[in-house]
Amino acid sequence: MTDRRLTVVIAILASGVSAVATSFAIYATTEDFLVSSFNYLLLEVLPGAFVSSIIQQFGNLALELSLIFSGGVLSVILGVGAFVGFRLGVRVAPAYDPVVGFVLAGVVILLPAVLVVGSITAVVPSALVGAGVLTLFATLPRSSAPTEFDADRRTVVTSVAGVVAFNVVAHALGLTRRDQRAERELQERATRLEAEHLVEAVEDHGLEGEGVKPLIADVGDFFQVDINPSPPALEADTWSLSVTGLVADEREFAYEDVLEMETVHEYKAIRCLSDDIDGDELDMALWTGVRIGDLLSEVEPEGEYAMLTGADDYFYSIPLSDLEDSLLAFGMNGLELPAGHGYPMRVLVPDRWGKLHVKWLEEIEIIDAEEGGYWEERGWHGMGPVNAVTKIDRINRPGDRIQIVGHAYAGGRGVDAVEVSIDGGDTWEDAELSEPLPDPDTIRQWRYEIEPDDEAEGFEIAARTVDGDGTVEPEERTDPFPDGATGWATRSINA
Ligand SMILES: Nc1nc2c(c(=O)[nH]1)N[C@H]1C(S)=C(S)[C@@H](COP(=O)(O)O)O[C@H]1N2
Ligand SMILES: [Mo]
Repeated sequence: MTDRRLTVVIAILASGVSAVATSFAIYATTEDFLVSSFNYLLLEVLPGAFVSSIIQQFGNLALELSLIFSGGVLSVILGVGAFVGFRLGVRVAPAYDPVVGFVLAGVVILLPAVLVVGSITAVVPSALVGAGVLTLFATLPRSSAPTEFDADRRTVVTSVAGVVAFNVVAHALGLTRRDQRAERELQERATRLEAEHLVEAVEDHGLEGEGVKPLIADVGDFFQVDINPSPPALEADTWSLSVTGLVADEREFAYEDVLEMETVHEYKAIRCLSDDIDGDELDMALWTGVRIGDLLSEVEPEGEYAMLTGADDYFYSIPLSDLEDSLLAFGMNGLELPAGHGYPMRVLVPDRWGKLHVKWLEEIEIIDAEEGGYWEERGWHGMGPVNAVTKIDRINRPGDRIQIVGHAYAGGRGVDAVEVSIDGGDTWEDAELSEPLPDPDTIRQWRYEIEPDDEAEGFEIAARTVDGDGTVEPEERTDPFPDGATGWATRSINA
């Protein structure tokens, strides 16, 4: 590489890095900061699976790493832009160089920067500094032609030292002006994006089949069961969660306190105890929240059970060990938890019926004995694991074939197989299943095709689930009341 080429590369980097540093000095971590905005765009266009795996591997560090990466990429883009703009300017108006070069360099920096940040005024200082630094390197005291990046080595080194000094000062300024809130907003954004990506990722796990239930229900389609006609109207600002009773230290957690804890995402289905075999009270979502065990470790509980109470006075007691594994969720499918599903926060207990997932949670009282819950006082049972269930969603007839699609759920045991019989239960074959998700407490789609048979006049279809423990769903039909419905899904169809 000749010295001139090296000077060009140095000029490009110095220009881009200084433009970014200027933005950092002025906007610290706010939305007008070039790198934050660029990072946000980048997170959105990168493949979801890639982003998720990075965030899972590196945790909070991933955000810092992605900011550094974004800053680097952006510096190169802006620096190259400035160089191209400058050369163009010098070429079209040689008489006015380097002034026109400087102006065009600035314009070419502005274009991508405005696209990233969405505001011209926020990026003008960066464009000025970036174009200025590039022009400086182009016109350093020279021996031959002007504006040719052709200074002697010592001058270049001195200029680089100046640029480095500027960058150090700019970063120091940015760091002192950086405010914690903006950083948390960025963190929350990353969390939300990660959730969105995890939701999208599930689409790749789904089975093709007309009318099959989507693995993740849209928030608006997710079934809802409430003891009141309208949900309690709560505000995150004034909401708090008290942990009381048998604890070393009673504590009250504000919404922000919970957000500061380690965030987890979890795919989980909810099934209501009143869901019949052919009912519609089973849906799955991606939930975002914190592990309740993390929260409890701050209060040192001294009892065996916990009484959970919602703002609507709905209540359930559950064993402390179950509560520790539960999620305190504030996000659903990458969105803020909707009012109808428990805003601002709700509980999700692994492998338990929907009724235990107390919404609008306001109090956890640590107690020493089981005290039942709202529906127990009304004759219902079912404090244990969710019954397995197999649902037939649709019977399709593409061409002369018969295709049956459905979904299955077996609580925390997971669905190992769905078996289908077309002769009323005498013989069984495995249906095809959607890929398992990382969390077992989820639904799986299934699909089964009946081979055309000229003899048959009709089929007695039955479908049953084998759970992760190898237990086959029993044939016997029972009503949802009081222990939850059981029995195979069945249909009679003509050939
Ligand atoms: N506070 C409160 N939590 C509640 C309920 C309720 O009425 N109030 N209903 C429960 C029942 S019976 C079920 S099945 C689930 C349903 O959750 P979803 O409405 O988000 O689907 O919430 C449970 N949590
Ligand atoms: Mo329920």
